[in-house]
Amino acid sequence: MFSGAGLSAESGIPTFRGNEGHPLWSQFNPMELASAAGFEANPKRVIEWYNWRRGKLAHARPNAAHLALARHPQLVEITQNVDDLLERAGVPPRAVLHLHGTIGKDRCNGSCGYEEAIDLAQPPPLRDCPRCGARLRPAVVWFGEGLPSEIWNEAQRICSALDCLLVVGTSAVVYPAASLIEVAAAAGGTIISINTERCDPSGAFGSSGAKHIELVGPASAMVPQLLEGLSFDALR
Ligand code: BJW
Repeated sequence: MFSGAGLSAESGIPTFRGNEGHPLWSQFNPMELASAAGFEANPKRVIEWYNWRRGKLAHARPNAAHLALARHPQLVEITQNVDDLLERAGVPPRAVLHLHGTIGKDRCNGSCGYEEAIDLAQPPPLRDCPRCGARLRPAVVWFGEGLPSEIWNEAQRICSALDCLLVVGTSAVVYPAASLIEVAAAAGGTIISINTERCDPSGAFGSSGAKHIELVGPASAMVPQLLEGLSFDALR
């Protein structure tokens, strides 16, 4: 399974794009809030924005789609989401590949490697790394930054070897993550997408020769319906 923000939308976590609710990038400039340059220019604003989102996540609960996925422990959950709702639904942490990091941790913005879990309900304000004195920042992947290499390599390996990739709630416009759909299609896998909007055929879903089954509807209804009664072979 490969997911994006739409998987968590019905848990009250805002999406970035799309036509429903108030997507984040319709209200905020992504380069000011989700890039190293934006953090450099105004670190306090960036931390306050992430802490606002952390507060929402602290009070969110997994929805029926997260819970349905958790009932299939053989599935690997490759997600762009920085929330921990799959884990809270019962998916073992080792079965979740977070391509864009996690909002539940801070890490050093320098190079000392310091990381710290934070309390989502009471996230700390902008502060310095206790090890090296650089700023601490959310342990997420911003625009222009590379994805964590081990996780990225594992995700590519899995997508190149599967029969079917279930794609839930992503606009599939952010690369390299969206290229996983192309990797799976190129390897002959069937793509089943679940989204409240039709997929853009000019993007990752339009890979030539792809077998694509498009299901239009909310994840919390469609994922449980699709997975009910199915069993899967382990992928890892
Ligand atoms: C539902 C639903 C329901 C709603 N049920 N469905 C120019 C400059 C710099 C970089 C680039 C550039 N041009 C291209 C790039 C590369 C860039 C990129 O792809 N940009 C494009 C946007 C153009 N990528 C990167 O920079 C990546 N790194 C990289 O490429 O490194 C190499 C490099 C090095 C140096 C220079 C350039 C490149 C890193 C990308 C990191 C993305 N980070 C974010 C923020 C993470 C932290 C945080 O959360 O704050 O990741 S951005 C945001 O988008 C977030 C998401 O993970 C990601 C994907 O979004 P997602 O999940 O698809 O959500 P939405 O909102 O887009 O879609 C939701 C969907 O759900 C919609 O379709 C709805 O219809 C649907 N939906 N309700 C079902 N109930």
